[in-house]
Amino acid sequence: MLVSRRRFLSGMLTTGAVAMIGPSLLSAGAHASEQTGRWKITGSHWGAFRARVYGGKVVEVKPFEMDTHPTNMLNGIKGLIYSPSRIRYPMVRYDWYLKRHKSDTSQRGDNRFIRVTWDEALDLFYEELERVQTNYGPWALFAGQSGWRQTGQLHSCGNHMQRAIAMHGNSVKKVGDYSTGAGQTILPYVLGSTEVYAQGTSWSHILEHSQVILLWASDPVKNLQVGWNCETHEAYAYLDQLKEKVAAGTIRVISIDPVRSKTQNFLGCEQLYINPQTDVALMLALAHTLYSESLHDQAFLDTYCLGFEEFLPYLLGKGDDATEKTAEWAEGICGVPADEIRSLARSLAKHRSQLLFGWSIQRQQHGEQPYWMGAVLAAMLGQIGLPGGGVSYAHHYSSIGVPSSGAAAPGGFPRNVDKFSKPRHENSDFKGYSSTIPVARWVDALLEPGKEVEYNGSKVVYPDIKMLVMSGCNPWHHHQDKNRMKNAFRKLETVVSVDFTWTATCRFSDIVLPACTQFERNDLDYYGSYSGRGVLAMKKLVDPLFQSKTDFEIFTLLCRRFGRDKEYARKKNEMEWLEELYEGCREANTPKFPMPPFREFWREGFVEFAKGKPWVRHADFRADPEVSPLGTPSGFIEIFSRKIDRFGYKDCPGHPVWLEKSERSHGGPGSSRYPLWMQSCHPDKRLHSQLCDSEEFRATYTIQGREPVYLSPQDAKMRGIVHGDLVRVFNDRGQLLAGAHVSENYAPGVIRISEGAWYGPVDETDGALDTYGDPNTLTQDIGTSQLAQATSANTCLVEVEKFTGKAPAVTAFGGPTEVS
Ligand SMILES: Nc1nc2c(c(=O)[nH]1)N[C@H]1C(S)=C(S)[C@@H](COP(=O)(O)OP(=O)(O)OC[C@H]3O[C@@H](n4cnc5c(=O)[nH]c(N)nc54)[C@H](O)[C@@H]3O)O[C@H]1N2
Ligand SMILES: Nc1nc2c(c(=O)[nH]1)N[C@H]1C(S)=C(S)[C@@H](COP(=O)(O)OP(=O)(O)OC[C@H]3O[C@@H](n4cnc5c(=O)[nH]c(N)nc54)[C@H](O)[C@@H]3O)O[C@H]1N2
Ligand SMILES: [Mo]
Repeated sequence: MLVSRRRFLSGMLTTGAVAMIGPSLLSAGAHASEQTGRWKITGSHWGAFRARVYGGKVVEVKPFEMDTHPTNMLNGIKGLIYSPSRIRYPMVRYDWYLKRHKSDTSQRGDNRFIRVTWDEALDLFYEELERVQTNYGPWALFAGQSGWRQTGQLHSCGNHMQRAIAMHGNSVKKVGDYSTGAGQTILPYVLGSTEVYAQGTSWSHILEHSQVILLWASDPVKNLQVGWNCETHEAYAYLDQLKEKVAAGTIRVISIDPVRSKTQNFLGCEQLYINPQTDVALMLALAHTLYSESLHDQAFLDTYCLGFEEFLPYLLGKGDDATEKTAEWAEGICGVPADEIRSLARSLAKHRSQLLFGWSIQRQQHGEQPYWMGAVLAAMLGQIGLPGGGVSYAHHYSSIGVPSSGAAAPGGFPRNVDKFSKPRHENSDFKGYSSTIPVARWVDALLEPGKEVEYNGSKVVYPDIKMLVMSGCNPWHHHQDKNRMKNAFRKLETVVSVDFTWTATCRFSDIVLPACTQFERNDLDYYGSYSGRGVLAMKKLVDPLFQSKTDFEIFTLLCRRFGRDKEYARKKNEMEWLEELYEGCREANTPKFPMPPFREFWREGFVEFAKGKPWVRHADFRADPEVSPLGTPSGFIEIFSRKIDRFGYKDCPGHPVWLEKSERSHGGPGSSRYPLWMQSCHPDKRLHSQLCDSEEFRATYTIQGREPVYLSPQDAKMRGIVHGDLVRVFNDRGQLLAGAHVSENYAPGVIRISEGAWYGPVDETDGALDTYGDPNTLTQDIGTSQLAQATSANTCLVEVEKFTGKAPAVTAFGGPTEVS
């Protein structure tokens, strides 16, 4: 059943559900006229909201009435729009302006820029594209980095950049992403799909059937605050119920995590502390206990899996390493007492057990292994495909676990060139270089062009990149090892970035173009990424600030320089595009999900679809593996993979194994010199680097104006540090200033600095102190293995000391230094 917002409202009023939704229902919509200004609806990664606009300014933000669990990050929205770091004008780096591609690239990062007109900036951009395509070829241009562009199907900025660049010529592309690079590469071999981006068993089934839930490196209460599309936060109602069941003792939830996470604190559930990066050792010992006590499900292994026989000798110490993976063996690595390991294994086998994995354990060296071994453990328990049992890799992400409505989503602005259209430069000769590289290895490519590396069973030859174009991503936060990156950037001739705020990526660019925020354009979005609850209008709240333009306009103007602007925009303006996207969606959903015509939708602001039905992942496979095989080479769960085995990778052999890390705390390699493991988890109060420049909101969590570093009372005391102190965090790769946040949630040897903290070095020299606290100043830039070549950000050791000198000012925010 479909309801427009008005009917939804009256429906709610008559069913008396208003109390449940809260007072914002009335204040936001119905009484808007009593306020000064106008209320407008829009959406975001943080959820839908209504904004009061008065005198051409956003003065108030209120969550959408349907959002029963809005995130407090909405409090950062105003500060994002009116940030002092907003890019005001097109800017060109000083020395690049004088010498173009022959500039002194060691000056990159000194933040000296010249203001230019839009015409001049776009001419320069276009001339550089021409030069690179003509003098070099497609292998010299990389426009492949992507990221968390703001929501909205039409203005999705990465699509705009990619279409415009593709209309001009070919370029180097990327494969994979930073989120799940290792997981999405290994799991298709094991379970036949990426799993990380697949809908999971519905929370309602988990609440009804699960008796034991392992939250394995998963913090849904923190991470479900944001979604890839407009987030609905529906999963929180289930988490509320889970909390009640934990309190009542009907479900046992165990958080396996070195940190007492936000979710663990919220649920009041058990925590099983584990030494960082040692999860595979624990899993192996659980598997060993299951097998040696005959608690494993042999019938499931026989019916649904291949390769247990090849794995077994390794487990029992009859393989090359001659080490039996007993609970005692694991205790020495993971720090969990052997008796506890055995009792956990027994409990998992005895009960309906659901394993819920987060993603950060695959963002570490050999990150493929915990996911593969997690699948093997679940297979031995034999509950895959049962409601409330088996394994999931994504219940902390974008409302996975909330049933999908099944309605079609509106399409987006096309990312590719149109059929039969040819780019202006048709050259597709990559001169023996690879045209696609694993996403997290692009800095390697800058440093070692021509080098051949393994990747997922094939060879990649790094291209000789001369020019970068970036939009909707912030590589100067998202990539590892800043000082290495600084060095790599010196070889680049030209760097172009498009953003609305002056990130470190802008600082290290040559041409910077000011886009507007999503709140300065009209758009529409799918409400709910995986739940697909409806279609939401995203009304322009205010006009583009300063000289900023929509990405659509920016790239249309770029295409005009080579006579392709009409083709680019398909001769349609913003509202014409929105109508077309909406009507396409409406057609696809007729008759199953009726939608009103565009104009009515735009007036109402929202269309809701009927809720989806609860669902069990892998149930069809369990019911009949012949009729519904998995997407693996054999169709079965592959405990041993012949294909991976044939690649011959020592760092990812034919079945899951425990592999020591290049850096590991708690007695592991490197820990005598740098004893603290730094995890750079996803922030509770940001979306990566987004909102960091929102000043008032940032002030709610910073310490002495710096990013907090969370550490244990024991580690603080040992170093003479107290809560609120300024500290220096360092290793051989870099150093940063941060504010000490001492917390019982952290175990000795474990510290956290959230990713996305803005990089602000004191100057552009190598090793310069970062004044705000970007953890990627310290992380390692190595691939997970030859299989996935994904990021290993969480394999990182550091030391912390009290900072005593005169603290340098924070240089991360406030935009460029304008030179005339
Ligand atoms: N150490 C460490 N590093 C990590 C991670 C980690 O766990 N630890 N996590 C990794 C992961 S999983 C991810 S997904 C990445 C995230 O990396 P990114 O996705 O690159 O991070 P964001 O901060 O979201 O950057 C998005 C940028 O796009 C800009 N932008 C947004 N909307 C628009 C628009 O409409 N137009 C234009 N032109 N620009 C726009 C924003 O202002 C912002 O600067 O970080 C990775 N890096
Ligand atoms: N608030 C917020 N939510 C987000 C994002 C955001 O920026 N902000 N980003 C979104 C994106 S792009 C992504 S990719 C996801 C990321 O989702 P994840 O990668 O799952 O999230 P993290 O917060 O990095 O880590 C989750 C938990 O893993 C634990 N952990 C880390 N290392 C280990 C280990 O070695 N062993 C064990 N057992 N536990 C470990 C951490 O202590 C933490 O509690 O989040 C999404 N949600
Ligand atoms: Mo991510």
